[in-house]
Amino acid sequence: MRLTRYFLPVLKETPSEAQIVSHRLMLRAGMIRQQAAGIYSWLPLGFKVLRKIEDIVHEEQARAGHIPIQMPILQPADLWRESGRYDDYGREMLRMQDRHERDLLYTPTAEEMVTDIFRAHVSSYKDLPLTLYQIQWKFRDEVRPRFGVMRGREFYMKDGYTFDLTEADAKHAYNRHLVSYLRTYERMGLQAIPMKAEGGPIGGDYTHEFLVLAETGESEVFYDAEITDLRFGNREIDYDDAGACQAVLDEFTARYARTDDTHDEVLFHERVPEDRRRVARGIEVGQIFYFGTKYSEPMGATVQGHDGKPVPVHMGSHGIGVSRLLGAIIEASHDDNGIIWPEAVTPFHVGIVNLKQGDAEADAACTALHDQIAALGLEPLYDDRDERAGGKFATMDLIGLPWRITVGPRGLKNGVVELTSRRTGESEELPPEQAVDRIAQIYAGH
Ligand code: 5CA
Repeated sequence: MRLTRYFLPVLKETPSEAQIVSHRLMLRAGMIRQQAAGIYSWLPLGFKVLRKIEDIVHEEQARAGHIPIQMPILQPADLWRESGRYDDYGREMLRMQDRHERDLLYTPTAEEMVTDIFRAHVSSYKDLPLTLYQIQWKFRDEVRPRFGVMRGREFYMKDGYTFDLTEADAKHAYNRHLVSYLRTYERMGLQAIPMKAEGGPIGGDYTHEFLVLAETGESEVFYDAEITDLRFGNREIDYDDAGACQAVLDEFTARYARTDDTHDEVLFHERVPEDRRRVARGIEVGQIFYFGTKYSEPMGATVQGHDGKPVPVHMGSHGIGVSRLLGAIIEASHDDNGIIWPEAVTPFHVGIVNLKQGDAEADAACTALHDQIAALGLEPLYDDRDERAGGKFATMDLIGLPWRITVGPRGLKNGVVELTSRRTGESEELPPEQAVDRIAQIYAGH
């Protein structure tokens, strides 16, 4: 992609309404535009990263054997009256009527609708276990939408729902989600720590939130410092093996780690030696719930059990804050000059900076690099604007591409270009073909 043909409305000024760095950088880098409180348009650069995060979520869901569906954003209120949540949900739910004066709502979550799909089509224990999930827009009329995409009113969420015959099977589904979430976040370069949490309006007291530690996080968290040494890494796991999934849950939840909702100061002191006690802040990037028959009973979602009698299914729901993850990744990975994208989610793989636009040799070298990198199946962003080098570097640093190739007439005379790492700032001079090879190697594992 040539920058002169792209749409990258970067801002020179730091927007005054943005209180935290990720919000500031997303606005400055031209990734989003606020259209109303907590409601955003996703501009090309932001939309690209959103899609990459979404792709990783889909891939890890597929690996765990979960099945994608898509449910509507507008739902009939009657479904929610069946579970009793239509009245319970309060003012966070956006309610409306159609031309026939039928009550509708903009979905804040989808337990009722997925339960309705289940009861209409599944009747035997032989069809279990089943996990259906979607990635879909949600609306919650938050009292204080803030921090950009971190706490929006409209936001993009992966919501998955598990159906099982027994509590033991449902716990396996829960554990399977915990494992797949650990993998998902690590692939995005994040460490998200599972912490004991509260069910809130979704229900159940068997629930964990996943928190990314960050000073700007909205949740206060209390944990044993040892927990930050844990990594899932690239171990192989058989998601059908209940024992193996349970072992991962045990490993990652053995140490004290709680949000302020469930924190117990006495227990904290009992279980964690003083030098390992940490009180910090975190961003909640996901939550998993097991809530038994809370929805299946009132909504009549039953299956014929082994003895032929109908039993309500055991359910859980499992969410990832897909749009919030952009903010979380930026909070975890930036410097004074801008964003530093992890390779796995970067909007473009390499930036190409032409130091002397209009110089025949420099232009030709940049075009050749662009085409060779594109031929690898990667996406370069070629800054072909007629601008000073300083301005081009500042834009590249701001939008955070992890690698930059700088091309200028002086280097070309010696047969070299410069390859620079956004993260370390280190540069290396090498012939253009070798720069392309290096880029190929860097992205071979992604
Ligand atoms: N139905 C369940 C799981 S599928 C559910 O709705 N869970 S949730 O309420 O915990 O939301 C899941 C995730 O969505 C949260 O962990 C958080 O990362 C994200 N999220 C929740 N509210 C917002 C919001 N206002 N803005 C951005 N992301 C949000």
